[in-house]
Amino acid sequence: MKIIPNALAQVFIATFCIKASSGEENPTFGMSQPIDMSLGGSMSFLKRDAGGLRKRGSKSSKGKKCLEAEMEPSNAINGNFTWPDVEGTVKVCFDSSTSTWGKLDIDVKYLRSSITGDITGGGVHVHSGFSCTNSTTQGPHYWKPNSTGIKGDGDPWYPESTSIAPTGTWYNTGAKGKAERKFRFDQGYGYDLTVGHALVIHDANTTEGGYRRVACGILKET
Ligand SMILES: [Cu+2]
Repeated sequence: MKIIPNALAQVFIATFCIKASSGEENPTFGMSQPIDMSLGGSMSFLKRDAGGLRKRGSKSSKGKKCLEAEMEPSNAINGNFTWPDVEGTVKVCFDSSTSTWGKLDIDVKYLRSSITGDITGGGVHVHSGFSCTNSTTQGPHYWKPNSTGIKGDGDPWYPESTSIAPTGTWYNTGAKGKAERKFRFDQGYGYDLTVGHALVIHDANTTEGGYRRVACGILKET
């Protein structure tokens, strides 16, 4: 008896995915995102909605799956790193092995803005690439297209509060350029599809036409 509702749900999800993924582009980088049309992808989408209804902190830590990136200065300009002393870690813990909801925890110091001294609203994101070598290998934001992002696209990597990033995804710095912040997000891809991806920290300097990428690390299993 369970076959009928499951089949209906799959048809609905498949239809939704096709609709949502057609013609959508990453507005920040102008690059198409990878689209997972497999059944596995659809099922994880179902679970992501269930996760979205969960109250923050209401889940036990038992099923969590965590990744951690050791952060290093990155994206040197003319051979010079913007903040050469950057050090620290960024942890990304998914609610379970199959959930696409996770919590990002940035604990990094010696991040400084050349304009104001402190950084307000810097970006810290999972990116689509697997190497920190340069912007090309880091790739753009990593997220799965759907209809709920700030731009109607499914990208949770913006400072604005949305259903897939309830408090926005950003950090500020204080003394010694130290950034400490935790926030929840749903990027549409869970633990298994996030292992090995580049985690990029941007500062808030837009004088070069975009938020500079000042640190990078690879998300590894803990
Ligand atoms: Cu980024």
